[in-house]
Amino acid sequence: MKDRLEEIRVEALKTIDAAQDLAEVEQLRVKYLGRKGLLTEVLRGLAQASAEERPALGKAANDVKLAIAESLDNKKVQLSASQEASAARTERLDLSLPGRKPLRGHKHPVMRVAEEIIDIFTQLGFQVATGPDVETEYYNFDSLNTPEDHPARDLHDTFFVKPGVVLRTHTSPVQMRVMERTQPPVAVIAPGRVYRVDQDASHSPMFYQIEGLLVDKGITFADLKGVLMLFIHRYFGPETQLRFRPHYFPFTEPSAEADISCTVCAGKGCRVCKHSGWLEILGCGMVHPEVFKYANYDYETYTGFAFGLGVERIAMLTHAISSIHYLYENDLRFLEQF
Ligand code: 2NM
Repeated sequence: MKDRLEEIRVEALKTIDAAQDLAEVEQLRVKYLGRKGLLTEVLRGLAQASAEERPALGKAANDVKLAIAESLDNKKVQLSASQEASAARTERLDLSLPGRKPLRGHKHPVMRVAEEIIDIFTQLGFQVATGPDVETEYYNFDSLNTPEDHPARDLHDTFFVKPGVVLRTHTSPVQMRVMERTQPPVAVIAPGRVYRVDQDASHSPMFYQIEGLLVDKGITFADLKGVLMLFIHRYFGPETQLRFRPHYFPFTEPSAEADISCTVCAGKGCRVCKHSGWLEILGCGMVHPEVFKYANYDYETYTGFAFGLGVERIAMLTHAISSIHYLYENDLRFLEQF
């Protein structure tokens, strides 16, 4: 049995030394030390040895086992080191390859234009006010002098949430809520999303509006013209012309729409202004006394002006965008141009 053990030791150390890779080393471990391995087989024979021989044989077997195990470990370390070295030689890391640029997010063009407009008005002393997108019909219509039978309340133009509750069709309800809790003087702008059942190249069912309201003693249409002129000159440049056309809104009297001279052709006439030289830019007027009644304002003492504009329309003019839908398709090839 001693001879057999020595035979196994010599053969094992020789084959382990000759092993070419880690898989082969593992095969040899199974062959010699595994549960059905050669050494295990010999150790099983130990049971038949006499009681005197057994301790010496046991020790010899254990020595062989340790020698083989150590040899396997050494070979493993040696082979993995040389495998790494050869990988380092062949699998070269090319540090000169250009990296992949991470996508950087940025503000949506509609929000950028909105913030520029808000900045101009806050510099003039207007406060920013906000309110809920889901509004009662009272704040969206009735309190703004737009009774049940008014054409602006056409069921097909408004998104209804449930009876008496709508998606606001303008941000005027925000101004009404401000007036309810604040006596004049007030100067606020109300930016936010508004919703209308409407969709074509220049209308989206959701769009962004900024409305303004200024109420004090002795406010006139001249103040409205002055503030809007200042805004237009700051936003579009001091050469921009502003003109007013009579219009109708239920919540203002008188009401007007304002046009600016075309920013593309400077008023000479082009495709953008449909050869009129003018671009419609906002709606405005002097707040209707009926509205002041709902706000609990003394309409004998106070007057005020209000205006409203669509941010997408101004963004489209600023960046020569032909359809409002480009702004809401979320196509990064479009959005990354801004
Ligand atoms: C516009 C045009 C004209 C407006 C009126 C009010 C309020 F609350 F004071 F009655 N807020 N905004 C108004 C007036 C809005 O948008 C085209």
